[in-house]
Amino acid sequence: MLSSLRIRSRLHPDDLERLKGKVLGDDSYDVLLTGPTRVYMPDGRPLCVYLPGGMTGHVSEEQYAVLHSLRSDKTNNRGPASGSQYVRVGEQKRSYAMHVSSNILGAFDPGGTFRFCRLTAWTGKHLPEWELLRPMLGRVADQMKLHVPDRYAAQMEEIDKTHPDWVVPGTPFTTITVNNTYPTGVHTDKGDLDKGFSTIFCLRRGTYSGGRFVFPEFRVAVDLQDNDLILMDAHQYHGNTALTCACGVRCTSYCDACGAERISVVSYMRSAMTTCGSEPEEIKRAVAHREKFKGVIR
Ligand SMILES: O=C(O)CCC(=O)C(=O)O
Repeated sequence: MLSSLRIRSRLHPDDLERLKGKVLGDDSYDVLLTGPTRVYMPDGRPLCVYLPGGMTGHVSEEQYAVLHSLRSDKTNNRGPASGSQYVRVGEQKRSYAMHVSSNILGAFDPGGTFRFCRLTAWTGKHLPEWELLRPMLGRVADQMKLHVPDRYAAQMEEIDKTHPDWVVPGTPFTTITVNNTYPTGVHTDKGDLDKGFSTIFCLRRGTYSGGRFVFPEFRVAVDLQDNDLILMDAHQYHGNTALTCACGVRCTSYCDACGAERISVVSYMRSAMTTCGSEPEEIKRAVAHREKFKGVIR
């Protein structure tokens, strides 16, 4: 049975502005969700639906092993979500993005030097593992359909316009982000469907404290346990509190010493995927792009 909560107040925009990119503390929330809850924003729109144990029995040891294997792939392209701070160098404000374990699986739309739609590098190299992961994403989709049917329908409307080469079959998702044991700085997600909804489920191993998922604007948090699922509006600012593992140290990656691990799996739709052709068409586009810039890009 889901409880219902409507938030009455929000943080002043100036205070929210100061939090962007920051790793939060426990002073950033007043309400900690502990049971199945549906939370509404002051204007009545849904903020999140928290489903404790929502993935229990739907993530196998083989699927966990694939997600765990991603921990050593680090990236510095998460911007403020990496918890990096802006620093002033002379007149300039620069951000030094930290390397964090965050991998993108599935499909991605054109951007930067990639002028074509594609499966991400990991996905292309690990197709059997990618296929192994798909059934658990089906469970996330079923929960989304059950608990936020209007957002699910809106997302499926766009999925129906997307070439099936880029869709996780039977789901409203094109793309998955897998994070391993770092606190995201306060951020909003970019490029995912406005009218849709995002989803995060958590897998935990070993012992750690912190890593609580917070909506600082609404001062609401949840301490996602193993197999917990949250359906959420990722266009609202969110981030995590710092993590401390059983060794007693702050951890920003999987702890080899004590095995503390917090994996978060974020499933969503990239809105621009509706503009993509089929995979063979996009490969042609990639080859044409490479030909055009021969000698300029490699
Ligand atoms: O790990 C989490 O709880 C949050 C993940 C997240 O916000 C993101 O990957 O954008």
